[in-house]
Amino acid sequence: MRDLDDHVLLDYKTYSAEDMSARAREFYQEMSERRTVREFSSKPLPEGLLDDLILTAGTAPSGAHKQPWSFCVVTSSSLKTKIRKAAEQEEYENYHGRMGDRWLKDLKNLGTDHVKEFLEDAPALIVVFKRLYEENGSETKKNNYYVNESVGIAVGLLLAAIQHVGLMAVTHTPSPMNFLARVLGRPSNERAFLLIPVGHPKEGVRVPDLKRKILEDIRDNYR
Ligand code: IYR
Repeated sequence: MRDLDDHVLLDYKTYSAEDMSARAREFYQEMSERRTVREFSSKPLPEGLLDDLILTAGTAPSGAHKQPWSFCVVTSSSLKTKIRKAAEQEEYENYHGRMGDRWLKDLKNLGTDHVKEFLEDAPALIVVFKRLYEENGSETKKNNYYVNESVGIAVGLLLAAIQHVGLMAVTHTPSPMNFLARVLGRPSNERAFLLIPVGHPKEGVRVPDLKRKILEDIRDNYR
């Protein structure tokens, strides 16, 4: 690899093997408690909290470091209502024909339907947009690289950060999602990627009894 003059010396931490194992286990334990929640209390979030969670999302690697993401934080109740109405219209069509029988059967144990109270109940909606290209003055538009991979990784980090502060979220995809760019007046280089309500769970919330795959089912060793 070429060592460029303008590169800077990496500042980093190392841990003993023991500490690494302990930290890996602890982090896994914490993340294994993450559950998607679809019922939220209206309890407000601490001021500025989402900013730090979004900064964490923004630490994701991205194609050519283009950071092709925008995170819109919606707390306005009138905008939440607009988003709920538009999302429910799309979801009504999804649940009444667009998804098909096999898909509906696969969703059955989640208990979801087209009614999306969480879009108004959650104190904040984070609407994630991917940026297909950057405006470059009069020059022809240049597409960003690996946009879905980059934004997907950023959302993964966002969900980990949400878990780390004891909040809950649902990764919602009221497809087609073009209404989100319209409602939020986003620029033409952006496409909605995910809609993530964030907040405290409604008291006594129940979730499906899902099990995760065991290690042997997700990891193959090649020695
Ligand atoms: N977008 C719909 C349907 C839905 C689809 C999948 I795949 C899920 O894992 C869950 C729901 C909804 O949000 O209800």
